[in-house]
Amino acid sequence: MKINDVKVIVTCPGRNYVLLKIVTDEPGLYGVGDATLNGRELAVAAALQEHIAPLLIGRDPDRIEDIWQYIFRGTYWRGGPVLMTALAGVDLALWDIKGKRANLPVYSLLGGLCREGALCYTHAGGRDFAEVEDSVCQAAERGFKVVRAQVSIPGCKGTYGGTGGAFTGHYPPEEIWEPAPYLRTIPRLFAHLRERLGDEIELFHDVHERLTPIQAARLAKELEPFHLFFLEDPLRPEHKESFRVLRHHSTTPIAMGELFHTRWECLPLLTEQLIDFIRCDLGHIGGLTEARKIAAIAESYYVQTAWHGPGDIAPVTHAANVHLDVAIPNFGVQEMVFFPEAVHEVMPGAPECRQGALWPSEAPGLGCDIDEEAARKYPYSPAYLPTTRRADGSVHDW
Ligand code: KDG
Ligand code: MG
Repeated sequence: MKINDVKVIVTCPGRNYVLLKIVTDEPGLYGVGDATLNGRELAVAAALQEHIAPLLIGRDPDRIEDIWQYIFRGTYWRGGPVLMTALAGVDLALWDIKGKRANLPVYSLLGGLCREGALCYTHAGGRDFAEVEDSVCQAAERGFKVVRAQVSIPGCKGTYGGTGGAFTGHYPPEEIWEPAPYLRTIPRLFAHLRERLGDEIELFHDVHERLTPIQAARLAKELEPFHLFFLEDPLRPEHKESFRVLRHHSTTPIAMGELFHTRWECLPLLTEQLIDFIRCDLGHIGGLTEARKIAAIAESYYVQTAWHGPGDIAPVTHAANVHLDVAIPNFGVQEMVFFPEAVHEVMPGAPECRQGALWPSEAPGLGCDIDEEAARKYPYSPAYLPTTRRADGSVHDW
């Protein structure tokens, strides 16, 4: 069996996605992958189109590990978000082909079911505590047992996850954010939610890498009475040693990883047991091949997984998340989103969400497809994440 063609499809059914179709010389046999990198989509599409696709033609798609190593190491300039996202797209398409060829769902190739469905969480947000409370209640009514809660911060326009949606245009929007009101508000939010909603529902919060180590330690400590499921991404990805500061000061469980690109970035956090949940993005760490290795290392240190599952990765990456979730012993929780209808039209086969869990497809492969004709109806449209500035005008992060 040989790879005959690699199609890179850029489409915008509500937001931009870079999709990949690897076509084999066996009639009708192809695999689908996702190589979407929010805000840098065309960089990945060019890397695939110009540099990686030509290297794949004529190769045996069954040799996933060898192709993975060849693309990862063969470039010499390894790693980074663009190349690891491109590699993830290739990797997912190859696993899809392997599953279709074996006539088995990918979870079966990964060792088979450890559980039937994957406990998942949704996002709650609002402009004030009452709105967040309502949003958490709505999630609970839909069957969610774990909910992420974010709130707008008084005086700060740029509050991750509070309110607001996708950002489009030729320049990233700019927003002001300040740590002092943020650090005052978040413990009060969780005090409010626990008082109103009790202890049964699992709640947590995404800091989105905006704090310094000592600020993060203060927040983790002040959140202890509210028993968060975890505190997500409290520090920037560059700050690995600083997770020790958090550990010294707090028993709030810590999750980290959506901005990592390889297992080596995860290693110190795992081997020193500085986190409780590893939450890399399969779409940005080279796909299932790398994620299952990270999961296996994490298992040795009793760290659980919480793979990143935002709206800016395509349904096929969500499907890959769930195939892995059900097949590994140290699964913790899975982030999910409700995709708009246009996304389902272009990419049918997203994992089904029922009773607060995601269920893997029983179809051979990953269970997703690409409707190329539908994809053409939604051309690429520039869109960027916002840039965050401090009140004095200096760039903070995003
Ligand atoms: O593109 C950036 C998003 O993927 C990110 O902001 C989402 O932090 C995120 C999350 O936890 O879903
Ligand atoms: Mg996050």
